[in-house]
Amino acid sequence: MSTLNIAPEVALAMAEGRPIVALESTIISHGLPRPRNREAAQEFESILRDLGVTPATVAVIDGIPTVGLDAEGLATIADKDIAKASVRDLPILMAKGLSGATTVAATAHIAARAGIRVFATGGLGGVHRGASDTFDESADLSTLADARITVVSAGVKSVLDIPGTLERLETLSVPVIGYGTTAFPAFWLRESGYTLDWAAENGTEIAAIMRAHDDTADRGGIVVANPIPLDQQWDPAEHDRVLAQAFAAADAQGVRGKAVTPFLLGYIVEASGGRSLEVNLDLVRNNIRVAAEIATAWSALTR
Ligand code: PSU
Ligand code: MN
Repeated sequence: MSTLNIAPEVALAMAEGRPIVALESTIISHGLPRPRNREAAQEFESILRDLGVTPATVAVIDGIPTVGLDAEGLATIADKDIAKASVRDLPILMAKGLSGATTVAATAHIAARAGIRVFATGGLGGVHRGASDTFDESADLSTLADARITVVSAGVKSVLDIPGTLERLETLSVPVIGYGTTAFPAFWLRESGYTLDWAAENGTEIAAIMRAHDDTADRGGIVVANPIPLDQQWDPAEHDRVLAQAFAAADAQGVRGKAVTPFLLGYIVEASGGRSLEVNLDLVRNNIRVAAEIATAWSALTR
């Protein structure tokens, strides 16, 4: 990507081997309601800065894949109606000179090309329920089989087919490591009921796995699953009730394709009276702190 625009702050951190964490923009534009999303975008960056880590929020701004947004860029993703952009949308937005909010897939793709090794998000996209009929599987999965980046997420939302998603990650040879536990989380909930083969206790251990991955595979990223602390999780009974309503609504309204994830998230925020939103923000904050720890360990290991 010769047209990649890397913010000076990010380029300097990279040149000096200092820790950097990429952040996605779809969560801001399509995953969180306005005006809370703008505050969140700023807060996510501040958490990193306070930990001595350079934030690199990724988006396509006026046709240019951008790594590290200025205030105007953050306002574009938070306040404007821009496209949700996955990897396949990038060449189109670029040629048309349009802006787009990058999904986990597109963020991982762009950040990896910029040389950034660690990325924090909320939840990974995955295999949708009913995918054996609809073929709806997020490009987040196949992109992580390609892009050289470690993504910290709170697992996948319980609106997805969680065991199906874990199976696909296995097929795609993407390592999945639990942070401090082998219990795979379900985004708003600490546990999904599915167990991982491996856990790591800290960022240093994950950085060592990243280096070994570099030695054994020519491509591909790593998923770190970081469960929300028990006292911050959503009440499981309310979670189950609201999710059932959300599925019924999506079905009744015939929501399909890339609109499904934003629809369900928006519906769930409304139907939970904002409770799911608070949990969502908390889990992203937790993921950002873990990503900062990994990026710091990676910088110490490779500098
Ligand atoms: N999960 C969330 N919030 C989000 C998303 C996922 O909890 O905002 C976004 C991410 O950007 C992810 C995308 O990459 O949804 C997946 O969309 P799809 O299922 O259409 O691939
Ligand atoms: Mn999809």
